[in-house]
Amino acid sequence: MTDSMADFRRVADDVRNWGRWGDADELGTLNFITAAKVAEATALARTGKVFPLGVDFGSGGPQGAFEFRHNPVHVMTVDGGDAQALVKYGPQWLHNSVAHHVGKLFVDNLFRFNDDMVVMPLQAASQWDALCHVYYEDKLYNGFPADSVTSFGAFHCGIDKVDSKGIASRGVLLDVVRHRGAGVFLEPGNPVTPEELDAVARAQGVTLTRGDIVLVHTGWWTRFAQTRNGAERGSGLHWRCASWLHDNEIAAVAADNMMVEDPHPASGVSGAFLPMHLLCLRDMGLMLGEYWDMTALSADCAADGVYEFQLVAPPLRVVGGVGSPVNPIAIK
Ligand code: UVW
Repeated sequence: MTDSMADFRRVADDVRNWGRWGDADELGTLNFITAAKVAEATALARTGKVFPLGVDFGSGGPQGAFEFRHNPVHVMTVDGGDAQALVKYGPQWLHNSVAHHVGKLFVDNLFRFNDDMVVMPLQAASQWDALCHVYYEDKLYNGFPADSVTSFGAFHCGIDKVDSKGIASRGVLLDVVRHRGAGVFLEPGNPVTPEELDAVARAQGVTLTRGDIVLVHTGWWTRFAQTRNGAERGSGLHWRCASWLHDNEIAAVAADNMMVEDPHPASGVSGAFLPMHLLCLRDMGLMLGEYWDMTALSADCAADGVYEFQLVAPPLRVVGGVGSPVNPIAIK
């Protein structure tokens, strides 16, 4: 059932954290991660098993369905194929300073090297959404003006602002796929409700505590690995899960899908696309992680029955960035 704007505004007023950690705060719910919490999370690394949750950063990713985003473009700027030609032509080629300088380096010398670069939207592949990623009514998290995000970057609530938090905490996997017995992934149009999150945690024997980072396994990435269809819709959290995240004092949430939440209009809010994004990022100050691959981690959790771990997921310090690539690591 589609909910109304009045429903949305009631929840927004309830979960809004503006001023909770001071008027200048740009960390939001990462404030729940205290030094004691980080130390507690470190103790969860008991066996030394490491699970990288980042997906490939390359041309085979899921982007392309939206024209404003494309997959990471990786290009070589110097490579081994250039070496012989550079020795022969480079030093004389004064009109190409790169070829000239690299060529000179290679003549009568053992030394060779390769260089490369990546061009990509910061919203491609495994990522964190910074708090300024979405907004409404001209306000970002904590009331900062939306026009403080400029063509020079975000003056407020950019991804560089969360650097002091690492980000490291206790991670908890909620495996909705396994709980539903859903096969590979959650079909669209049947979003995960707050009650279901509680039921999954109960069934897994895990208790959520303040400052946790919750990982929701929807199976979307596992499905994508089979089909390579990045446009295929899957399900995710119902927008009312924002209240669940608020009530449990969760520091951040990530999923293995495109948007964390279920984008199906039938279970959303009339007149507000991605209502959970608006509530989490703008009202609560709670970051979202997208396209985290939980395939191996979920299999291991099912095998040993341990759904908590140390999670280390530092974003890049992109100054003024609206998001960041990340290769999160779960350590058990
Ligand atoms: C939007 O689609 C705007 O955001 P995200 O990449 O966070 O899903």
